[in-house]
Amino acid sequence: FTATVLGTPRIGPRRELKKAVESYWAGRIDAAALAAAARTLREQQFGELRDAGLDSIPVNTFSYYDHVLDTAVLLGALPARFDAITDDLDRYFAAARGNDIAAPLEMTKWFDTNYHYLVPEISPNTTFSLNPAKVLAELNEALALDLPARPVLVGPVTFLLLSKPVDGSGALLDRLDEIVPLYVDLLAQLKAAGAQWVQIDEPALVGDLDDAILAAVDRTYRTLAGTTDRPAMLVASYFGELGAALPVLAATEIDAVAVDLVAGKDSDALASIPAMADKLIVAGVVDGRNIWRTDLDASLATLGTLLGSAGSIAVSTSCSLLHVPYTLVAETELDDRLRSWLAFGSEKVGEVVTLAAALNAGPESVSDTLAASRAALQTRASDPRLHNDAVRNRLAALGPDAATRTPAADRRALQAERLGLPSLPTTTIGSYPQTSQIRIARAALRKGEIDQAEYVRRMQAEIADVIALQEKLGIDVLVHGEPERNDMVQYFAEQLDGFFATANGWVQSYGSRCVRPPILFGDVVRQHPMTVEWITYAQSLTSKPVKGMLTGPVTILAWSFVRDDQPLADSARQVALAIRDETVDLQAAGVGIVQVDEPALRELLPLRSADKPAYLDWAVGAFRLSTAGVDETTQIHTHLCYSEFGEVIGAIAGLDADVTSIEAARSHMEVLDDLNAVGFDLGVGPGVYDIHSPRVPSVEEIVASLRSALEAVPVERLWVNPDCGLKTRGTAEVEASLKNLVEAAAQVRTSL
Ligand code: THG
Ligand code: ZN
Repeated sequence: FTATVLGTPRIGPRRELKKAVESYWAGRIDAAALAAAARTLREQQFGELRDAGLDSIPVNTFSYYDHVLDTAVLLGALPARFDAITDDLDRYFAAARGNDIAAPLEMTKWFDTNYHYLVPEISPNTTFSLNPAKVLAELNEALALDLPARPVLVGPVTFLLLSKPVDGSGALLDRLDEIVPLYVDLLAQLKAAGAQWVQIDEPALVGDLDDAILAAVDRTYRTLAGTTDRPAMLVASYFGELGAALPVLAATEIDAVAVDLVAGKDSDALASIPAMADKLIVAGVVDGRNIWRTDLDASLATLGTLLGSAGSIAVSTSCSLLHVPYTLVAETELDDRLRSWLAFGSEKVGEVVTLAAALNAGPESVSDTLAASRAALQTRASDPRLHNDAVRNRLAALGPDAATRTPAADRRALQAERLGLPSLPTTTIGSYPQTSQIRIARAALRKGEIDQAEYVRRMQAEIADVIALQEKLGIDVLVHGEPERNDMVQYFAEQLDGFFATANGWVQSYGSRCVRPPILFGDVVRQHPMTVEWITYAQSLTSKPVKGMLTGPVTILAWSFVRDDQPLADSARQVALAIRDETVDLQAAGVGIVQVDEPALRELLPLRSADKPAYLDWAVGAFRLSTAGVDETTQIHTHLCYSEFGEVIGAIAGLDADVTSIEAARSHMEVLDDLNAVGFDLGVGPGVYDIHSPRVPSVEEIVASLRSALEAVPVERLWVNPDCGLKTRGTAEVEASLKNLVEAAAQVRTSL
């Protein structure tokens, strides 16, 4: 084949799958209706991909919830706690979401993207068995439509590397011998069903490779490719380069390898591997993760350098299109110029087809398309909105002390004097439950049913409720609850020059949940304060301190589509400056505590170790730049979620925030020892209960957590808070939980 994509979005162009799945969960539709909705979406998409001109079409990239969970089901590897559920679909959703008796699989980030997958659990008792029904059904569905269908599977090495050993399991790669035979069996079944090609995804190979992994790759693909009863085999990598895994794969009898030529540099190595001479290179030159129009001339040049390196070349996206919205056609509010710079999913498919045509029939055959693309890119390069000299000059003029505050110990005394807080101060992370009144008001404003003034009145009423609740509960440091924010990144992006928001650019984040990442296209300028009025309103209602709440520069970038015409570090400094200005304005308005959240600090961590220090350096620098503009008496807080801090623990100390609240409830406070190990000596609020569950923690439980925290942290540094924001919880459980939290803090305080 000559033109393909590695995968597709699946939530539906209008989030139809989200709606169908959530309706099924709510009991509003039955399994047959859900299956019909899913089938309609797949058939629509298949047709579009074929009509666009792809000559190989991925199937089995659809999923009701997550493709790693699908793989666990394929291999018969769901944990035994779900065995009692006899219905296949209900068992599947129970593994994803939990039920009354069984906790769900853990969720974690899919490499360095904003997609989250479910982590399969492999125990010594796991007995793998093949359940090919889903992939065979989707293959048959596509073949019935006469499509050049290519089933896509998560590969055995990646599956095991992403899984979690439980119940004393040893190194999971040792289990390859149990699952590779199932893949052999599956390959034969796919061939028998009529598949010409199969795609086996091994993105884990772009991470750190050791001898054990390379040996596993060698063993696995000698076996899989060595079988004759199989379709032609494409092994796909993405999000980086294969590096040392490339020659190992090339030495096997696989038929094709997909390389990410946007994120990785495998193109050079390909030329020096003779074994590639009879293989197909699937060249990922169209960025599957960002939304910029491809520089087709540059891509053609890259493709040209590959021509001598392989038997043949096909054009593809760098990774699955899961990570970009469906189509620009749904963006009705973009100005024409911005639109011309962009390519969402369907436009990227068009670019792949154009490049394949240029490669096969010569650039003349698509000269009009190439010219149009060139012209659009030129308007982007010369657009005045991309460059703001004031911001650039300000950044250039900043010395190193712009990111340095007075030593923490000196700040601590001054802040203690200013704030007058009790020991073990209680607080919350920032958001309170998003009530139905909030959602109604937001929708009414969008539809023009209420005006801005009425919207503000309604949000102020929400803030007043949240302040009154915290006063009643006796919390020490209050928050305004963030009713006015749709999303902690979108809210800021909508107010900053340099970003624009999409109307319908939904991307799956996990399961049925989606985000609409803003697009950072130009230099970032804050035209006006973004949060000051809300916070000062909240502060006017209470004599207790109210925290200002901001999102940090790294998280704003991590959850946006970012510009590709300058280093991310430079974009980070521009965003940092905007946040810094906001902190200074909050301080000027009398706010004594400002929290700058960085839940995504770990998310952008590069996949290969060699690249990590440079990232942590600019990420920490951007945070410090955003928080070092205030006086020493202003207390800076930050919040980090999603535990697994391991590799970023040193960076957390480097942030130099006066107080860090951190997810710890599920890891039994172990994170505190890790922080001690890197010399962290600032304020810390290890979450004393897990907000990801509706369960109300008892006073005794929270007291126990606090006592265990006090073994690692002196009382002067310890704060008391839940482990994350409360926006996904119900009001009643929040009130009950916080009541117990305040009571627990009081008990521990008096016992000191
Ligand atoms: N904001 C953004 N990205 C994120 C998170 C976030 N990425 C990581 C993490 N948090 C992902 N978690 C969620 C949690 C909830 C939802 C999405 C991602 C969610 N979305 C709504 C939905 O799908 O119904 C839509 C929200 C909206 O209307 O804007 O609930 O917090 N940017
Ligand atoms: Zn959190």
